[in-house]
Amino acid sequence: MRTQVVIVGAGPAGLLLGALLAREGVDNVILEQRSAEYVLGRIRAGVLEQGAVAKLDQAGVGARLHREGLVHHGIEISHRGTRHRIDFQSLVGGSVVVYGQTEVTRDLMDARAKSGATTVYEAEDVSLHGFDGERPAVRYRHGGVAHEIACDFIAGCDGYHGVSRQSVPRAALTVHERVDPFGWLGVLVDRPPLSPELVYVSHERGFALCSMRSLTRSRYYIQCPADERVEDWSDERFWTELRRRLDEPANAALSTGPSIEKSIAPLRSFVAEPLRFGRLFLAGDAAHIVPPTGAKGLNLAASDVHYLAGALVDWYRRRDDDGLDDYSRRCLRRIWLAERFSWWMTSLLHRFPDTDSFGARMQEADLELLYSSRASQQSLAENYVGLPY
Ligand code: RFL
Ligand code: PHB
Repeated sequence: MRTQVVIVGAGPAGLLLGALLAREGVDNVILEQRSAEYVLGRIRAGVLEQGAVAKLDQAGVGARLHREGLVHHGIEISHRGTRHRIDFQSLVGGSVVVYGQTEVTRDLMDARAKSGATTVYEAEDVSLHGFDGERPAVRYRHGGVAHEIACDFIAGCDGYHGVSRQSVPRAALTVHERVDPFGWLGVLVDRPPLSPELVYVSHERGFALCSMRSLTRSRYYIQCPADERVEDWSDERFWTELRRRLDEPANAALSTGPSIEKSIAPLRSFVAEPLRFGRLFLAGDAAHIVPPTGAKGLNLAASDVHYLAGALVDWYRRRDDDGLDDYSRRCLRRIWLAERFSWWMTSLLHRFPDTDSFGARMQEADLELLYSSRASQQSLAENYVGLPY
């Protein structure tokens, strides 16, 4: 079998890249190790920057997002029992759209199935070959049968644990990593959100976040120790701990119920440089991870894919290499800005087990600056709604 681009991974990065390439007439095959149901069962991101929305529109999958997504013009920060609003509209004239990653993935999967493009789910033992030359190939097994696809390019969109980054010789890769000493315990519940906008909570017991998926479905997170086990958290224990961290009006408005999903996510900052190795290109979580506090992971996947799709289309149209040669540099510029913002939001709002009194005072001062300085608010707003591509 032969195609132009093999995409490894059917997460949002792989599916969006596949859609953007197909619209420009570039043939591609997606290989995904899990089943479609498994991919759709992962509850992850919830906030889309305008740039990501524009890419989904360009891919032709924006209709439901515009119908059902919730446009948010600000967020709230709760600290010492008081809520402070960061008004994106008046500060930077922007907004974000609250629309779950599950729905983005479903829209992309449905469109791909309709287009007839090939996606192989439950592809086992995917391996990458010859990307340092002109004739790369990808091998895999499906239903016990071995397959090989010859291609021009391979896009590694297979997330943090994927095979693509691991296929690159160690010496060719520089890795930067920080693992935070805590995680987020998240609960999904079919109850209306407690506030029309997201509430980020800084509390002495730890960070909390009140988010949502729709007007009837809420997503809550609490900071927990990194080695916590989800089995040890009954719904009751979760709601009790969340209530302790919320301000009074939030507590009064909180509507609890049986969780429909509960999981713990570690917090990690990670960047692998560069993103190109011959004819292999990394995109999304395969190349970088941000802690979720800034809501940037899915959005960075969309901007990587924007650069990669553009570069590949230029190559197929005019054999123009410039976009491919510049791919790493353009992505990394935006990646490091998002890493900085996510690291700053995480440092601002979480409790760090090993902080001394000076560190604690720095955090207080940073929050005080945010409440009192329009410039500080503007900086948060500018980054949250998304820096330009
Ligand atoms: P994904 O989504 O991990 O998809 C990679 C796909 O590759 C497959 N795969 C393989 N396929 C074939 N062969 C192999 N050897 C393979 N190995 C892996 C996997 O099965 C999978 O289907 O990466 P992608 O596409 O780069 O997308 C990245 C986003 O998923 C991620 O950045 C976000 O979810 C991060 N994130 C958030 N991002 C935001 O922009 N806004 C948010 O509000 C936000 N909240 C979050 C988040 C991530 C979270 N968790 C669980 C880490 C909240 C949480 C709790
Ligand atoms: C979410 O709704 O899952 C979510 C929202 C904002 C974040 C992180 C996660 O910063």
